[in-house]
Amino acid sequence: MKNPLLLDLAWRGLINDCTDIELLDEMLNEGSITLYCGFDPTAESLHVGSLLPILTLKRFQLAGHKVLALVGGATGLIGDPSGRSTERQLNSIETVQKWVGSIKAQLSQFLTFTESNNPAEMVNNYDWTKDLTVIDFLRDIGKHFGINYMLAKESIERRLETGLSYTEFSYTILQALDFYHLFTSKNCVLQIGGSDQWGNITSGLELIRKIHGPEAKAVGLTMPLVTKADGTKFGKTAGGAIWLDAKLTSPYEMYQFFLNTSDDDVIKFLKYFTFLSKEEIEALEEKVKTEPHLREAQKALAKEVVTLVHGKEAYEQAVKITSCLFSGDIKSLTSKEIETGLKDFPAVTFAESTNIVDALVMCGAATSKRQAREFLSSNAIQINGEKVNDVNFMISKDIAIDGKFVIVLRGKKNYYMIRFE
Ligand code: 545
Repeated sequence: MKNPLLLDLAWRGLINDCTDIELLDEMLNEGSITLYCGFDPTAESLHVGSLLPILTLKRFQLAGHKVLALVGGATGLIGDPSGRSTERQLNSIETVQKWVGSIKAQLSQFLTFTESNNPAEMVNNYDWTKDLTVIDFLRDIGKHFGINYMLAKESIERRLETGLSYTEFSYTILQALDFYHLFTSKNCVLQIGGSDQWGNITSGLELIRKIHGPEAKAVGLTMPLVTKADGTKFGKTAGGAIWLDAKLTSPYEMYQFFLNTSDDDVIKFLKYFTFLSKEEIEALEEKVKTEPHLREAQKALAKEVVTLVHGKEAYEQAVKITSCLFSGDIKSLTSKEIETGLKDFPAVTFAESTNIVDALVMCGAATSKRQAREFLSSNAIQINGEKVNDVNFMISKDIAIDGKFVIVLRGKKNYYMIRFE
């Protein structure tokens, strides 16, 4: 292997498997190739897990190759059984169409589509499957797939016990048709995907060779699924999945998510999710060893990803919220920033003005009135960024920020939120 892009992908740990790495190396060295990766509209937004294939597409584009981003307007109506132990619930046609739009918009953020610069292209498999009749499908495509071949696929074999509909069973043929279609019409010679896509990608190669002959030159490449050293699932927090849509996961939450990466995972994630160079990442690796308490690698990771997904301003705001909450400097934050920063902190809703001693117990800052009074007299309590030690102080709508919420800080970093109805 000598192609610089392939060597970089290998160094980053992005190559899980390849159907023919020598052939791919040869093709990449000869010049620019066309490749694709598909995304099914199974939700309104992509999540951090999808970043790996998106950024890999971007690495190919930056190296001068032609990238096709496929949105599964057709396959999203069927449901990929890969990596799933149960049959999917079908989504309505309207829902899938709506999600096609939002997924397209997200994908277009990461790749360059402008004419001047080695443009990427968006394709939708609905375009070449919607007019295919069932007779043509069965005669021209289905005939090339032996049942034994299909049953041996991991994604299908694994479901034979628990159940698999004919609909999901057929999915792999639809994805195969896409690769065949893009190979034939756009000279697309490479499909990439997560390791869960191996069966579908090889189905495509099978179809291409059955129709164009065994010498047809096309390759499949898979990336590892992202795992964490502690065995918990990547991309999920107590607050739910980490989405790429700022309305579903704020840039601040995404920043915190990556900032909380463990020392055991942070170098792997820097390689996966950033465009930092080998030298830069190796320097950060050294810092994890020598001064782990500074968390420089985590800060770099969070900075790179949030900037990539949400832009520089959103990244800077996330840093500002983080540092103000850390130092108790609530007054420098806007009410919107406070709400964003304290979204996952304990919160209670009040209907009326309440004495502070009762309020501290009700919001969880103290376990008893006696303890609440102790906290107040030892100056441990701040309300909206101001020290309060008066046991007669009233928590009312009048002092609420935007008339909506009051921030309680106990000690240096225990935040509680009181909302007014
Ligand atoms: C459809 C038609 C094609 C080629 C590919 C597809 C989609 C593929 C699939 N991929 C996954 C996916 O997840 C939902 C995305 C967000 C709403 O199901 N059959 O669409 C994931 N994919 C990226 C990676 C993946 C895969 O988009 O390949 O492995 C996750 O990392 O699970 O012609």
